[in-house]
Amino acid sequence: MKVFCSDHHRLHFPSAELAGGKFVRPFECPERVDIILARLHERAFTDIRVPEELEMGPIARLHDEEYLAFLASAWQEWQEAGFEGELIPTTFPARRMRRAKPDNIGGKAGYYAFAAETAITGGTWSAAQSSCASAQSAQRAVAAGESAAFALCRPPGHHAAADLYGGYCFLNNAAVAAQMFLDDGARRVAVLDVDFHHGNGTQDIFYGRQDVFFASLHGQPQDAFPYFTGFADETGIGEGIGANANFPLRPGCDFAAWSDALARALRRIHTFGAEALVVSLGVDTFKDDPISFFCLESADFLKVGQQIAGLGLPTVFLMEGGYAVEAIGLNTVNVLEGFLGA
Ligand code: Q9C
Ligand code: ZN
Repeated sequence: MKVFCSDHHRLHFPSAELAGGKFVRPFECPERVDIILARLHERAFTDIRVPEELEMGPIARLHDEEYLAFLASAWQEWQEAGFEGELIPTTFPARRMRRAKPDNIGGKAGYYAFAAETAITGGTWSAAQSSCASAQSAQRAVAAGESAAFALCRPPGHHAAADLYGGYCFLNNAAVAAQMFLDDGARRVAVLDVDFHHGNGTQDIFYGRQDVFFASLHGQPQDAFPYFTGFADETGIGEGIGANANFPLRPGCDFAAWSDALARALRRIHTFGAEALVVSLGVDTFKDDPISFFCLESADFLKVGQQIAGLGLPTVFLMEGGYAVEAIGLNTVNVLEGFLGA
């Protein structure tokens, strides 16, 4: 299986994340990629490539033009405003407030962010673009006939909507890959999101569309980030009704319950008639993940890959979350090996 990864991910590594009322070292850190790469090499995934040049077309089709301009210039504007720290939004358009975009860069960040843990630095935009380039190259490999490919994306993407960032995400890599399959002639594509967190961004991008089915297994919103999306009654709108399926799961959910939800999600994707599959692969469902509450064990991830392979679809795997850094390589590569071995 071809793997795509850009070293430019290192350009995004804020000094801190706001978590638990403190500034802590970001959970979403460069070592995540180092450890996955090391394990890929160990397990004979040796075809690891730098992505081709980024194609802005599919990104511009899904993301808002002014949002992309904001990401491109945010750091410069923040510096020109004289601030010394990293760009962290602190003020948001909450209930009954005006939803108009301010001119001030701090105001703009609050306008475009849905959460405050995700800092923007001087290298963030370049890193986000390089991450999306890996997703695009993996999609092209599969479109050209490979049965599967893996994009080792960092920063992740599934929380990013057309004009929203947060949850460590800026560009929606999975949505871009799905759109590229459609642009290549696929009539129907599915995005399966197995990250611990609800893929609110991907859901939002495709919510009114019937050509992309979105299925997400995640910690239920009553208890888990991003809290305000991911309910089971979110099934799509307009033409998209029936093309969105959420599987919110309770704290402590074990592999039997999780795997049962996966089987239901896969059944829905099969019935939908998807011709290609994009997997938002987060391994923060692992029992020792520091910010999540499911109980999957490392060996379970082999079965996750096997189960997904049962669909028999051309598949792009994209890295999303996973913060138990010591185990992230084993857990991630287990999914890929399980898929190949099925
Ligand atoms: N202190 C992804 O897995 N914060 N994003 C949760 C932890 C945000 C997760 C609270 C978690 C974002 C791609
Ligand atoms: Zn996650």
